[in-house]
Amino acid sequence: MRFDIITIFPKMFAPVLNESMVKRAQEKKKVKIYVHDLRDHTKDKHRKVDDRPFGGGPGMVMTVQPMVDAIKKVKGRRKVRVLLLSPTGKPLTQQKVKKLAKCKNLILVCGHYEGIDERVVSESIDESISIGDYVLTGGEIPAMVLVDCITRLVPGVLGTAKSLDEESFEQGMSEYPHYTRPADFRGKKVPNVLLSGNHFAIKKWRKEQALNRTKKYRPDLLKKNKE
Ligand code: 4FV
Repeated sequence: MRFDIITIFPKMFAPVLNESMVKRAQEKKKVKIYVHDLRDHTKDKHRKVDDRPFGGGPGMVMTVQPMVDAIKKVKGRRKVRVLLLSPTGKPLTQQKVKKLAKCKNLILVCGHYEGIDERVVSESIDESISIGDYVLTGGEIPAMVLVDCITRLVPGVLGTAKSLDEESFEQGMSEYPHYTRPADFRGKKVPNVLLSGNHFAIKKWRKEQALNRTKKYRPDLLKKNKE
């Protein structure tokens, strides 16, 4: 899997992408990540990448030329899926992450200011994705979210694929509660069934817990499963 990230804040990424799972995935050559500075692609002599919005209104809009040319240059002749991170995009779900993890090449475009000129979207963007119904300052953090949740599904990155089957959203439900030592923490005990060694009873308890939790905190997931 190869990621190319187009941003006006390239320095934001190294601290996050060179730690933990994503760092190991790069060391194991399971993923390659390249970060590109959008300003390197502007023809503006002052390296400008934004301008005032036509029709007036607050803030600035990212201009067409740097974005379209940057995407064209980074794409080269490769078969790449170009994603824009934007609050107007399709909500990111684990199902969507699993689909994206099957791609060989992804370009992640990070917006800023009020957004990007719509002609970039029609000209060069395959899909817009939102990480949630709230407004961030830029698409950089959403791009990091995508790199993390996709990289951990790349075969050979996480130790046991098994652990992926039981995690949240896999069965369209929240995950069951987890416990580890000590069995008694200042009088707060671990549920006995987990100490019983009876794997059938444990599996049954975990399913019940996952369902109760989903009913309580994410009833929307249960509705979605019925659809
Ligand atoms: C966002 C989101 C997001 C909006 C204006 C960048 C900012 C600025 N991206 N999911 N929520 N982006 O808030 O993906 O352009």
